[in-house]
Amino acid sequence: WGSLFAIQEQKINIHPLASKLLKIIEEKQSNLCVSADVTNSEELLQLAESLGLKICMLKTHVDILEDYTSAFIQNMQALAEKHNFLIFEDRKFADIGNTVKRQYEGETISHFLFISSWSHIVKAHAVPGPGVVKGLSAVGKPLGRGCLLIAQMNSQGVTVCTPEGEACQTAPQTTLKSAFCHDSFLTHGGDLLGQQYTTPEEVVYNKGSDVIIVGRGI
Ligand code: UP6
Repeated sequence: WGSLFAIQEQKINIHPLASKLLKIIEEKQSNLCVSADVTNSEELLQLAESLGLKICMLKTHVDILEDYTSAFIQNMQALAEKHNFLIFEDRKFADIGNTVKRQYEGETISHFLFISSWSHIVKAHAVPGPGVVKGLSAVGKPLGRGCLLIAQMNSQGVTVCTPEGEACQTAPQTTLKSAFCHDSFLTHGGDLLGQQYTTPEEVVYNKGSDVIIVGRGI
């Protein structure tokens, strides 16, 4: 993500969605993105309702939902509107442009998730090269959607680290300092399946991130 605030301060044009995100962060004084990795849509809506006011984004994994419906999506969109947060579906696209385009639109054999129609932001791996962004952009750009390109995953033994991952590490942002004063979200250093956690201090001050994603810790 680099630091959107730094880019904005340099008066460089940024994506309207990034601009909207910065506005939400400033208005709500929160750069917290909750990763609501639950399998039941009612539970996910309850999380969105109870945490909505305190977050800038809600990250979903609709591919693990056991009861995905279009009614659920409509309810989630209404909550995003009501509590002013962005929806961020964490479908990590990682294929050739033509395939990710179809996956993003919803045209796949096993799923009809229509992610582009409701998720403000999605993620993509940089591994396939520029085609993945071109494919997603063909669908998402006309809709004003955004894409977070993964520079480096945080899991143990990660095998791919792009040079851009290093380049993204910009200077610490004083504007965000008040948002983090301790690392009480971190109860463990990770999980038994290779997850590794980093402190808010490390993520914001040393790596220059604008947003912190927290899942099971919350
Ligand atoms: N996630 C990571 N690491 C990455 C990229 N994405 O953990 O490099 C996602 C996971 C999960 C969430 O897919 O949805 O962030 C982390 O959840 P947790 O805080 O409960 O471990």
